[in-house]
Amino acid sequence: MAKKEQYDASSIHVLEGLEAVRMRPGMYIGSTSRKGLNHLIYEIVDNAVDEHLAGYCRNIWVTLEKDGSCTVTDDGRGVPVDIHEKGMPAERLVYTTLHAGGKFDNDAYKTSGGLHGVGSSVVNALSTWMDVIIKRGGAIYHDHFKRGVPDLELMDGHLPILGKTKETGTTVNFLPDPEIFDVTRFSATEVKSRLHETAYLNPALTIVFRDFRKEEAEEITFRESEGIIGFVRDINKNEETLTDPIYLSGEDEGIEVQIAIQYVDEFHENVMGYCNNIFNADGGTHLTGFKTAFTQVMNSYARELGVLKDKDANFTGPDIRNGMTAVVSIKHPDPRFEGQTKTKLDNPDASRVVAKVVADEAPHYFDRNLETLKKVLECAEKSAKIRKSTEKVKNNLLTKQKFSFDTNGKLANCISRDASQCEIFIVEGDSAGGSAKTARDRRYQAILPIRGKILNVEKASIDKVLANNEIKTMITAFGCGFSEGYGNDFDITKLRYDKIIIMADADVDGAHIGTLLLTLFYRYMPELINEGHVYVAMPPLYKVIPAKGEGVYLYDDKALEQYRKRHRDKKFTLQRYKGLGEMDPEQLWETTLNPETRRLRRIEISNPSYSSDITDVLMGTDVPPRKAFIYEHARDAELDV
Ligand code: 2B7
Repeated sequence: MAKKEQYDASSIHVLEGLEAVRMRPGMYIGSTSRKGLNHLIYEIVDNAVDEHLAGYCRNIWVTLEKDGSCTVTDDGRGVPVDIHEKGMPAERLVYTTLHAGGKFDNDAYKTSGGLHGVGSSVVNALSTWMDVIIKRGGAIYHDHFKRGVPDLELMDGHLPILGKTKETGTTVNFLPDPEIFDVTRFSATEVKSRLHETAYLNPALTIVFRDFRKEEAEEITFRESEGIIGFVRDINKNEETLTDPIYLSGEDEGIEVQIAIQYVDEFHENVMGYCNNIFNADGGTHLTGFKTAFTQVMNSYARELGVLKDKDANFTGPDIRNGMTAVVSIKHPDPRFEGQTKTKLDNPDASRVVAKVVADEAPHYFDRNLETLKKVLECAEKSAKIRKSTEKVKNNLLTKQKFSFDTNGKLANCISRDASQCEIFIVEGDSAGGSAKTARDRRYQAILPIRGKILNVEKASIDKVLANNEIKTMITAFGCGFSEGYGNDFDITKLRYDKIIIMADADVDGAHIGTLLLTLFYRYMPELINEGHVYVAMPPLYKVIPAKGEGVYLYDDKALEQYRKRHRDKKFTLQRYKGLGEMDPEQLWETTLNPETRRLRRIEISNPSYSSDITDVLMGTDVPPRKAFIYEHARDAELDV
């Protein structure tokens, strides 16, 4: 009897925890968009990876099932099933309580990042059902949950046993809850890319991905025994590389450091930091340590070899990193993260140890690889030259910015100076721009018309980018400068608008203009996207006006088809919008500008290493990879709303 009461008390506690997760899913998994949906898989996989890091699991299988669920299996020790102090199997605590992580904290799980074991219960709470099978101690145990609540009766407090086995491991099968998520179809492309990344970061791990949702099932095995060396090679696979990957590694103060660097013939740097296998979108101390030490080492080589003379100033850090792709991966026993999004590593010892490894190991490497050394210094020289010539343009831009808040080209600015309230619409074409200026609420909505297609920044050098009028106008209007390989002048706190809204026609040309603008923001103002300030307006394609009643806007052909089916015997007139320019100001207000009625799509980066790669594929100079991508994804095309 006493036992039963105890169990009831803890199960109330459990329900409260799960309720909190279901009330605010975004707090636990970031968002309820497709990014959040895919994240469920990563939370479960991360636990299996932790089991690998603890030294027990060699293989992980990830399967997208026909019924829309996902199965993850590992061949680790299996989640413990013995009765825990609270009177339930340890496994139930792992899958139902938000703080199971702490209970199981031991040395084996020291190098974990993310939600630290809490992930399993979060995924459970956000799933219609979850099924768990554990092979351990000779038996196969079973558990099942509905929306996070256990749904199988225990036998004397123990999990039901399905049979005997000599194997060990954990299998988790779950179906995301459509009550929680905006979309429930996992993105195979994104999941594969993330699993591939995980394989690169764990060279002794094999990950098998299977997709049974298609008619023809897909199976891929990711095993990357070259580790992060293979990772940078892969990131650069569509680029003209200038060096072989450079690999540096070492350990100090209990922190393991691995660095892979490769130079390509490009105008940007791509340096990515990982701590305990978790990507740190905003970098942090490991990257500062790396950058400072690498700059120092290269400058002293430059002087030693006479590339820099006594009278010359040092190369800047960005000079040295121009064209660099690098992955800095550390394993830290006690990682701390800074900021709201927890994506910036904060431990001072990480900076110190990474810097030490670079200072010790880089000379070792370069003394044996003089050709690579020369190439890197050539890159730095070239970059320094371009930097000097663009500094002038930049100064002009910065001084102009000070004086021309309202008279900046064709910008029709808003009255409010409270950035949190303000929006700027970037509108394609003068005529749509004109209508938008009439239609807007000038108190907080600014309109910036741009003419035709802007420069594709993926194919242009920085001096061309900065010479482009449309781009200059945008940089000036936003107010926060720009960041690139030649010194980071971007300051998001100066941003004048909370929302930057791309407004282009709902046709192929409009889509092209959208991608050109997104490429510009992604490469030169990535924080705008990372911090969620960039949106794409979604103007409707049709308006149906029934004989009786109010007109309805429809946003795609599917919606029109549905409308036709639902109103089969009713008469209505159909207006088709060819472009924004055809709407009168009133329609434009209602469909695209009015926050009450418009539709916006927020742009978010689902997988940073993949995005850089894909931007290059889609926007770069090479045509064949782009064609291949389009063919491969034509069938997947789907709308996130
Ligand atoms: C902090 C919690 C989540 N856990 C263990 C042991 C093994 C183990 C796990 C797991 C995902 C899908 C298949 C430890 C750790 C719970 O405590 S979680 N394996 N795999 C997993 O979740 N895979 C463990 C010590 C001794 N024996 C087992």
